[in-house]
Amino acid sequence: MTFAIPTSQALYARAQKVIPGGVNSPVRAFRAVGGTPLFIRRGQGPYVWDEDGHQFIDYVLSWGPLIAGHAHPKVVEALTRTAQEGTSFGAPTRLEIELAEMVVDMMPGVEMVRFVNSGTEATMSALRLARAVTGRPKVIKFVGNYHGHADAFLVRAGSGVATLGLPDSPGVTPGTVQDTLTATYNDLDAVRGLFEQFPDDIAAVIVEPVAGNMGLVPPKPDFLPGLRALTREHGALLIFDEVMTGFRVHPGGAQALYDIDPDITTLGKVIGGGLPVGAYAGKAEIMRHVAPAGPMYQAGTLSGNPLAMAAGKATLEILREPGVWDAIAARTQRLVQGLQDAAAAAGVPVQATAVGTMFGLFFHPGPAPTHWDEVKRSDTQRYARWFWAMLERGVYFAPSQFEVGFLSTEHDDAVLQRTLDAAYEAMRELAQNPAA
Ligand code: KE4
Repeated sequence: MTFAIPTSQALYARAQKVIPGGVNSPVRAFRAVGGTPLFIRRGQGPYVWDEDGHQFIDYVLSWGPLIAGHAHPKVVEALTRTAQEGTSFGAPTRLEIELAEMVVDMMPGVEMVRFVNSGTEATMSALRLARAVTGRPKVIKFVGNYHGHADAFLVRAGSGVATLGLPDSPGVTPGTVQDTLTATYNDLDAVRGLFEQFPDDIAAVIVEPVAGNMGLVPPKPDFLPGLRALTREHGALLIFDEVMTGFRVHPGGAQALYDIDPDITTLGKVIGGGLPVGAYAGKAEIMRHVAPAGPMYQAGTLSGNPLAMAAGKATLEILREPGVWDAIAARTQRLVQGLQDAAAAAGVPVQATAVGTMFGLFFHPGPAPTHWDEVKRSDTQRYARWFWAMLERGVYFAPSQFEVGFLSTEHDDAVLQRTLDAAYEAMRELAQNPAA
């Protein structure tokens, strides 16, 4: 490592005394890439600075939320103005209606929205809702998909679970996962088989419509339409977990991009603009089962709080300006093409893929993986060396092969050029030291 991070090292040692693993979310600990995690001091636009003063172009963007970049003036202004009038009331406010109306307007499959405080809370509640509506116990999820850390979903999950190699987490009892069925992503026959095996027991299929927690794995053309048809045929609900893909793969999410009409949609990340927000949403007739309109209970002290609503609104307002989202998507495509070219020039086999404003980079011989068993043939050690080679050149990618990258409105042409210049050097370094 050519740059020293003594302050991050000291903070990491101090953090580990009072916070498990020194972090408040496992992927931040850099276990998959080794070394000391960076402690970030501040962010501005496409950049973050660590506690040792190094500047990085940030492609993590808080794992997706910051599609307008760090500390966007309009977001900061909305937060400041809102905070001056109080931060939380535990009572309904105008802001919640306004953000819900924006989500309904932008997401074609959504008629009503319930705000919660994280993606985990959103998917956990969506599953309870599906079970309440259908009266059925089981749920199908896909190997390598991550839907947050609720017990029912910590079964062959992606993201941190895949990164840490935790096949299933301790503390998750057999009872809580007996109703969780898993299938291979992009494999409709596997789903069909589960419906035939449990014909009247399956409440829902939950899917990442573009998988972003095992690296980036897009759906095969027949996969999502097939899931829609199978769930309809068997009286189950289709839950699109768009916590990551919402507003990222298309301004209207994957449901707009692929023209699929899910029964329930879960959201997070972008709709909070960097503040803690999740949401579950969907058809009015389904959402009216949620208390107090209906009997399905779910609640939250800070759900829909004014600060999070204000940041989410400001972020979506920026995204809805004409041409803004398209410009980010165009640059994401150019970045991926550039990364693929840099790897080819160095003779390093990679599969770089973009969907909208998010992208993946597998150190993998190809063809591009379509499910977890193919993904796990990626060279995670080489990914770790790539991560540090780019970090030393001022570019901060996700600290795990099983994550994806994100762009913002602030990642302009100059930022892209700096990234690609570093990528050409880093790929050459990898090629020259294959096993270093
Ligand atoms: P949160 O509870 O972390 O807000 O959301 C859980 C979640 C649900 N569904 C999808 C599709 C998700 O991607 C996530 C969270 N994504 C990870 C990144 N791979 C969050 C990062 C982390 O765990 O620190």
